[in-house]
This record gives sequence, structure tokens and C-alpha cells, in this order.
Amino acid sequence: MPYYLGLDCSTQSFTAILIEVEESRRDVVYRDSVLFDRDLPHYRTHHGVLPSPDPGAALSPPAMWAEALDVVMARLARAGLDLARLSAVAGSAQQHGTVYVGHGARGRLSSLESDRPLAEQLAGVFSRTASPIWMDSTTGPECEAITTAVGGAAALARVTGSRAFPRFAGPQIRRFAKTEPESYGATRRVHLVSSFLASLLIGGDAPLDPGDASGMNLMELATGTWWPPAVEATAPELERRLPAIVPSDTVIGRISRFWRARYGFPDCGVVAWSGDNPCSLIGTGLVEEGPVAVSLGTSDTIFGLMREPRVDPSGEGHVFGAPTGDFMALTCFRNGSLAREAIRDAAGLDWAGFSLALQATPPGNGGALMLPWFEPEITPAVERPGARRLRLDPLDHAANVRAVVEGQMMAMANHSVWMGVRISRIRATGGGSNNPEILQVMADVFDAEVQVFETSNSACLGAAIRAAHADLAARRTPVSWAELTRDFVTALPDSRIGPRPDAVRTYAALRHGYAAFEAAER
Ligand code: XUL
Repeated sequence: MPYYLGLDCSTQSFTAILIEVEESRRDVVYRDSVLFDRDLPHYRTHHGVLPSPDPGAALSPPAMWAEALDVVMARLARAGLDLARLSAVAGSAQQHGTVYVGHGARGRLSSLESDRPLAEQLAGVFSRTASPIWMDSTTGPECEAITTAVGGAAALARVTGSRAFPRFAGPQIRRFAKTEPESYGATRRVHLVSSFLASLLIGGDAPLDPGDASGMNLMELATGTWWPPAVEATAPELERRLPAIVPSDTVIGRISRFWRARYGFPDCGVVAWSGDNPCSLIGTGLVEEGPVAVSLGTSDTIFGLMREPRVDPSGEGHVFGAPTGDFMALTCFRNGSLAREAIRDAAGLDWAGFSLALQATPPGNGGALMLPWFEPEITPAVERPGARRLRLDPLDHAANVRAVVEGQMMAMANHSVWMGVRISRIRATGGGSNNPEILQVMADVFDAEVQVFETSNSACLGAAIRAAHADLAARRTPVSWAELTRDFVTALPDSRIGPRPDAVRTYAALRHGYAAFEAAER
């Protein structure tokens, strides 16, 4: 009757989900979240990010993620569950963020004192105390340099799954090595957020999985190994600073003595952590090619499983490794929930009022359009932030609510054509999928049936399922992905929303106008 723990370190919060996997009973038995701004205010983050005068910069303190891990583990230990049943832990983390640790890290992590808080013991471990995260867009010149050195954008995309993107780890590492060579020199290991947190759990130096390593512009997708031309083009002596890459299903170690002594965790396995999007693929049950998921979170993403890696010729999308050993296609939009919130707040509305504004306005908004680029955008690449409006009165609150949602959905539909699938069914997830009015726009724009899956955290649920899959396989009692996800991943009852033919026709025409407006404003 084992328990499996999934952990997720996202942009704004840290979540734990515990599942129970038995022959007759498969259930989520516990959920909890720490919100960085609210629960760890001493790090002074805003939406999980450190304030900066540079609109392109986005950094977060890795010590905050470590402290959040300590807090969720403490709360879980106090929840009255029989933790002796815990068999394995796996994790999910926001992708692309890099964590730089110095030479003393290994010794420190293996000798943590169980009577002292974790974060306090990490003082001096980091060779860089603020980690650039996926929202950072300061590395344009580094992207160009790496692209040129490896023989162009098409070559980089063909081998690694993506052309160079400012938020990817490789360009970020290059910038750090160039601007702070001494601190780079003092760096023993460059982790991603996922392998850093896994290292804290095992009290050692954790590897990466191909799902997260493919978000670096450094890994050869076909083999799951570092690609020497990209590694050499990125920073001096980088190869020895990179973690190993292991298959996602690897049990990478046991939970360290620190956690056992501090909170009474049993001697349980730790499974390789992955990125939040690869974990969400599992948490939305996408273990076959065909259906896609749309996650409406801090970032909005659209993704689906791919058997063969078909890279995006337009260079906008990504191909990552999938936890199943396959691949996944993904397009990421930076202006997700924070853009919806900006419009909601400007209109002085709550979410119920936001829904009413959508109900009160017609599909197509009478031709009024908004490019929702409140922050620099990833897809399409837009450096100069600021929402752009066409035939849209900034003071017409209801029309602006509709325009932000329609803009986001049309951008998503236009920029996912490269995936090469006719999208007829969408699994919606993430906080924004709580809102049926937003989902109606999604259904109409995509001409697809939308169903809501895990709304709060599909990445964390996916991590828990990954822990179960890997642990059961290691114990020679494997359970297939299809079976495991079928039991945990179900559409919410009565959440099915179908496309409305009139609205579908409106958007089919308007999508061209939106694409033209976008092209003119980039
Ligand atoms: C994906 C991406 C974001 C982050 C944060 O490429 O940048 O989705 O993983 O969630």
C-alpha cells in the first residue's frame, strides 16, 4: 500500500501531492502549497521573482526554493499520515532556471544537521545567490553567439530541439561566465532548478533527466547526451560543471539522513526530477500522440506527446524529452495569468466580474484586438513590453477583458500549427482553467472540445505519478503509464465545453487579422 510523493517548485509556489497506489484504491491523499510571496516574505519576491530595474531581468533566490522544500516537508510530516508507507519521491520544477553551486556544496549537502533549518545551512553554497529563471530575456547577444558558433539556428534546433532562446540555460550560463568570470570560476556545478532540489533530497549531486536538460540548448535530443559543439560554444570548461543526464525513470538515490532525522521520513527512493511541462504531460495523461493540453498558469503552454522528434521549422516551438522516453512538442507564452490579472485589476474586477465581462461581450469583440504583451513575450519574441491595441478603447473594461483572452487563445492557436496535429480535443489545466468563460473562448478559437483536468497542479500530480512508475518498475512490478494515468487523471465531471459554430467562423477569420497585427507590431 505504498505512498508516492510529488513535489513541484513553480514560479510562484511550492506544492506537495501525495498519492496512494494500491490494486483496488488509487487516490490523492494529501495536497499542500507554499506561496513564496505570502509564506516566505523575507525573500522579498513579487510573484516569486526578485524586483529589478531591468524589465528583461528575472531572478529568484535559490535559497527560497530550498526553504520552501523544508516547509512543505515539515507540514507533510505533521499531517498525521503514516509516512512509513512512502516508497518514493519525484519532483517537477519550473524549467530553464539555473542554480550555481560552489566547491563546498557536496560536503555541505552530505552533512546537513537535522536540527537546523535547511536554507540556513546553505549559506556559502551558492556561487551565485540569485538564479535567472524562465522569465529572463536578457541574453539576446549570447543566443546569437551560440547560434553562430554551432552553425546556425536550424542546426541548433535540429540537434537540441530548439533554436536559441534567451531563457534557456545555455545562453544564461554564457552570460554569467562572461559578466562574472570569477564567480563562474568558483562554480563547481551548474544545476537546473530540478536537479538542484533533487540534490537537496539525496544529500548529493543529482543528475538531470532529458525532459529538463532539453531546455538548455545543450543536449543532443536523439541521444540524451551533452552536444559538444553547443557546450564548447557556451562557456569555458562547462562540460565538467554540468550534471549527468539519466533516463527520467531512474531512481537516483535514497532520501538523505537529514530528512529522515528531521521529519521522520522513511528510507525511500528519490526519482530523477524533471521540468514542470514534462511532468504536466503525465499529469494530464498525455501518454499517446494526438490529444494536446493547454496549461493556463504563470506561463501559458500548449503541449502534446510526440513519438518522433519533429522540430519546428519556424523556430518558435520546442521539442523536449518526455518522461515516457518519447518526446513532447511545446509552445510557451510568457504573458499568461499575470496578463489576465493585469487586465482584471485595471478593470477593478474579481474573477467573477471577469467572467461576467466575457459573457457580456460578443465573440470577435467587434474586431477589437489586443496583443497581450504586458511583459517581454517569448512567443512571438517581443523584447519591448507593452500591450498593443487595435480598434480597442483602453477604457472599455469589458472589451479589454475579452481582448486579452481572445488574443492569448488566437496566439496559441496560430503558434501551435507547427505541431502538425489537428487539434480536436484539449485537456485544460492550470489555475485559469477554473474559468469556463475562458475555456469557451479556447473551444471556439481552436474549434475543439475542451475538458478540464487537474486544475491546481498537473505538474505536481505528474511528478507523483512518475515516482510511482519508476519505483514500481524498479521493484519489478511495473504498471504501465496508461494504467497509472487512467486512475489519477480524469476529466472533471461536467467540464466538457464544445465549440459554437458561429463563434468558430468568427475566429477562423479573425485569426488572420490577429497574425497580421502581430507581424506589424513585433
Ligand atoms: C517552458 C517555460 C515555462 C516554465 C515555467 O519552456 O519556459 O513553462 O517551465 O513554468
